[in-house]
Amino acid sequence: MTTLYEVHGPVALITLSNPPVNGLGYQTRASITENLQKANDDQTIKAIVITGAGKAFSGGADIKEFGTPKALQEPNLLSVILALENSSKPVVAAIHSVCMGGGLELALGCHYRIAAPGCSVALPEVKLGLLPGAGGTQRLPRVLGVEPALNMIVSGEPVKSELLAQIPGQKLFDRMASSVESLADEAFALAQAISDTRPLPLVRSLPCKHPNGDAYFQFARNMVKGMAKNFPAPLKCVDAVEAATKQKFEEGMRQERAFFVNLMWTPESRALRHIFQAERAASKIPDVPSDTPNRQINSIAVIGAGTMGGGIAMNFLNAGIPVKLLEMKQEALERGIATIRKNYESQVKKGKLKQDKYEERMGLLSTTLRYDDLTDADLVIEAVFEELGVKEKVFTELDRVMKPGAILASNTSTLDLNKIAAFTQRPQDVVGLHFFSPANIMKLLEVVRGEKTAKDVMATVMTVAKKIRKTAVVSGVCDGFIGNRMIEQYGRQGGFLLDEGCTPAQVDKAIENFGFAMGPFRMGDLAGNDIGWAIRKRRYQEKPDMKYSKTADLLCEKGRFGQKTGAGWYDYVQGKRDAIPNQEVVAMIEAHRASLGITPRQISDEEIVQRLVYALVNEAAHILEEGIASKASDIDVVYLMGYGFPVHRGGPMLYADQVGLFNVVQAMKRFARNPLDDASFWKPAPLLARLAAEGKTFN
Ligand code: T1G
Repeated sequence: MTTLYEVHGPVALITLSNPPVNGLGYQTRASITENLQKANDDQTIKAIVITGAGKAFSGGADIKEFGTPKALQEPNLLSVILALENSSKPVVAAIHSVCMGGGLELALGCHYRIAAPGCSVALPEVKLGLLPGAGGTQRLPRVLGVEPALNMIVSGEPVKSELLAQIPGQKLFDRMASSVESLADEAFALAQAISDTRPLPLVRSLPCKHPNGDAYFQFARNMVKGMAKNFPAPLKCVDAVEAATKQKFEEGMRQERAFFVNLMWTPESRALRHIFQAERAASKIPDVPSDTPNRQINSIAVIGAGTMGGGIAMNFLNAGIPVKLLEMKQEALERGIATIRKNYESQVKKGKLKQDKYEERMGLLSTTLRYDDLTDADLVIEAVFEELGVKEKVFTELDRVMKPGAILASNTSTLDLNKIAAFTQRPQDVVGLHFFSPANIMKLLEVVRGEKTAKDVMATVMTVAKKIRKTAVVSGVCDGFIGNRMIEQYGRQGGFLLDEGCTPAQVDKAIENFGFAMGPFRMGDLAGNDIGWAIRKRRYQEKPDMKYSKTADLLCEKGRFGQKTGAGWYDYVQGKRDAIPNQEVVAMIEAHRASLGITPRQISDEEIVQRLVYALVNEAAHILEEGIASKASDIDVVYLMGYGFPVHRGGPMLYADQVGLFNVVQAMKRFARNPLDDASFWKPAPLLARLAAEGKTFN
């Protein structure tokens, strides 16, 4: 049973009870119709109230059911809503906390609606590449007015119930309860007050017009086109709402249904639904039970007040958690504080942060030059120079001063976390927290699990990540963890493509047309080509047989590090970010190619995209089979949130699944035959080869 049935005098109460958010899965839908029938059959019942248990009225259709036969199994959501509308006794929806998607559509099928203040009301289907598919595009405009309804449907953003109740002429809420606590009683009172009122009001019977329909919808389409770039759903939302103003209700419903079913099968919707699940699945660690007790984290210490240390500190200040910032010298501390202030002040200037909030956050920040001041911190995060000797000094000190049970984290992005843990007597308390720059903006956090990291430390840092609004992905210990290890292969392919005949602009344009915000060369100029240069120098020592194009080194030897030097692969005008192709660089590439005796060839955009993306996929397959990542969707989350993989393609692993792993392997075999490429790299990872041979997918 996933709804509860109670009788309160002449009122029947149906309570959705399908934790965590009363998703309208098959069991719940069937249970609603059963109890609705029961109430209609009971002569003593004069009215019905429907509400949700726990932290939501309803979060909508059960996303976990999508793509399974259950999602369409009768009674589907449309049938449930029809049953509510056709109930011979009035149905009152008592709405609180979260009322979204199908949950709002269900409420719109009721005869009356009463809402508690503070409830998040939304039709977020567009964020899943869909549109409301159970009457939302036809009913919401009828109770809110066309424009507010279309705004909600196209944005998918929640609006607080009390704000919606203030819209002149709105018929979404017949009443506002004074609080969540009094909602039930006030809903019963409303139910009794209207129990004899006939005819029962139906939202479908309300008029739906817009005084300047053609002009307004043309305007709406123009506005939506910008955001809709790679997504078909937003424009379909406009079409569906326009149908509500021009067609009879049933015809409008037919059009909505057709749009919904069509969108459900688009790759874009598949990608967005995958990302929704993947982001939430990432916080689940297979061998760490979800009820593992967390350590108390009430205060943080950050070692290093540089760019990363300052950004890391801001995450915790923003979450209201006190931070003690340690540096070796006073002027370094002052520089760090000044940077934090500058960041906050620019947010205040843009109206993104209130002055009092800014001051409150700065009030949580303290500084010190002494390790002995850190003893009461529950979690310390080191963000010092990326050199093992420096880390050793820091962790030896931390081991000396930190209280037992404190968590010692390193923000290292390239060093071996197990070696860092071994600098302490408590490797079980050591973990990697790899933030991405700018640390206070980027949502991705790679949580690096050492061989000895305790399970409760893992559970605790995953909770902390959610508290500071980061999407955490667990990585094992390897060079580059997940993201940087993959991008190294992506970058290598970029170099080979130059040697074989491409210009930087051609490679960037090809992959940017695929959907990346920036190609590898524009990105190198942004991040600084000297970073990759340092890594390659290390690589030449560690892995002398690893093949690299030398072009990037030649560029760096000219001091062309990118935007920070005003010139890199491209030229830049002071204060602007436009990448201007530079003929000298192209000539340098051509001369280098000639020196290798390479005759340049025309390389198609398709080959460019495949070599860059499949390089990610093959390296990711190795990462999966080595257990560095526990699931393919984690790798998608890393690459979507940290490296700009196009959202509408769902991540490198989902994209490979949609291309078909057999086709990916076939392409890799072609690349392996190219003498100028690295044939050994293109040997499919065993996992990839097996899945392709078995016709299976990563996800
Ligand atoms: N179905 C199933 N599970 C859901 C769910 C849903 N709609 N929404 C959330 N969950 C799970 C989520 O996977 C996680 O599970 C847990 O709830 C907590 O989620 C016909 C077809 C409701 C605002 O798009 O926006 O209706 O990982 O971490 O931060 O027109 O979840 O713990 O196992 O996000 O408190 C439309 C999506 C569906 C709402 C709560 N509805 N959900 O946020 O918790 S399509 C949505 C949210 C539809 C109809 C169409 C948020 C939330 P687990 P959480 P939260």
